[in-house]
Amino acid sequence: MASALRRAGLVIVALLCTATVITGPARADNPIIQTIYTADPAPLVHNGRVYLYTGHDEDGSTYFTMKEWRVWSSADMVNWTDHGSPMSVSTFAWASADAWAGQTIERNGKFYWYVPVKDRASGQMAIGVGVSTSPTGPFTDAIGRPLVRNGEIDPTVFIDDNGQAYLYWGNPNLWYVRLNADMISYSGSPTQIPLTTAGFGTRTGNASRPTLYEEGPWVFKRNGLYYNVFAARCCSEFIAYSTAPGPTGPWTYRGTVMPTQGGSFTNHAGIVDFNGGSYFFYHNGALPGGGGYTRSVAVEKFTYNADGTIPTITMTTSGAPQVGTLNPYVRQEAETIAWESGVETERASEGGMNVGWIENGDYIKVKGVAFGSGATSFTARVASASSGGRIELRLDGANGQLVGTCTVPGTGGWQTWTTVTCPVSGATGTHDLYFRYAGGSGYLFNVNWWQFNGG
Ligand code: FUB
Repeated sequence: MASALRRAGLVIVALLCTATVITGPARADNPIIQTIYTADPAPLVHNGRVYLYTGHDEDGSTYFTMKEWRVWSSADMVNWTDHGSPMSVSTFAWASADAWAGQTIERNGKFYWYVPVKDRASGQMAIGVGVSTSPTGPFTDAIGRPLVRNGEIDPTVFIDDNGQAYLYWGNPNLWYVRLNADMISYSGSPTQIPLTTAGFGTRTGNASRPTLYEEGPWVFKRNGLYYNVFAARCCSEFIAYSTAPGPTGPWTYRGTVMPTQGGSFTNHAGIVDFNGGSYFFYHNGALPGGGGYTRSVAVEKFTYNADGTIPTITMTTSGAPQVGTLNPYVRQEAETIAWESGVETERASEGGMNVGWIENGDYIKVKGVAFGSGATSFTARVASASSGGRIELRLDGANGQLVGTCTVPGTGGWQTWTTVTCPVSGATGTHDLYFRYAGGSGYLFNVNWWQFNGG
């Protein structure tokens, strides 16, 4: 990650650490991903986890320079596991650029990821569809050509209770098409949803776009009511929504969900219910070096009003509360992170991802770790092409109580893995766990996974 992000992480974490001393449930530190810039969140709940599909803004970007999509997942809304990039522009042989805002849905054991991407032949934006048997991919091009192509972007997908699936997309217009049950073809023609001011609010000062609808629709159904939450007005955007009695309308404008905030001139909404709560994902420019083209995904928990309307949600740095706790006595991926300073991730030769580019003083925070009656030892899977270093195990702060120190040797390669174990003392109850890395100069070692023993 950019060194600016490393430096800024130190400042932000110092502030956030101050906040987390206060009692109460651990909360997500926003933005929830710090290793890279992320944008256009699309959450999906599957088998007790939230899978989060995002775009990836390149460091130092001065446009929507996006080459790949990324996947993350969490069981608790605060510790997010990095699954890397299972789909990119190059997945679509017919595409040339612009891995922009998409959404993934599951049907009959397959995961379909609808994305806007530039069609090389026409130069127009088109909608492609990736498919996988796993929510974390890898995804392949399902049909080898655009599913639809009309120069417009930002697909959202929704399956109604009767099994009929719909794809919606568009900027400057708003379109829908009925998907067939195979999810990779459709019946009828793409149809425009009338953009009326009654349906989508009134925009002033732009004669060619009289309604607030800009882009990024997110369509879902709750208690028989259909919602379309979208990026409104440009620029800067805010998030607004409309509701309808049916999937194709008529839509009624309902107002603001999230006001313009956060240092990015775009915003992009994704909403899910998980474990009895409702969650609003969005992006902003809050990380160091962040802005309109270097965005970061964040999340807030919210409660629908009794009449089904959505309350106004504002951006916070504290984010959503943790759902439950994290079990340290089962193998945990090193790339499961609530907050970090200085590290990056990469594909591990043993599968999955590993944490790397670790230097002296870097750290990772894992929130709400339930040690119970006490851990007796700690094991980590590590590799080092240099002379290694130390993993300090600390509680509730990067300089908090030291409960163990594991020495990592040189292993002869950054992907030459070995397992190290060290004693642990004083880790009882539930705490935020900090891995603080120490050693000499330069990169020290990589970590693939870790596990505490005892308890
Ligand atoms: O990320 C590229 C574009 O910016 C998305 O497609 C829009 O929704 C806006 O967030």
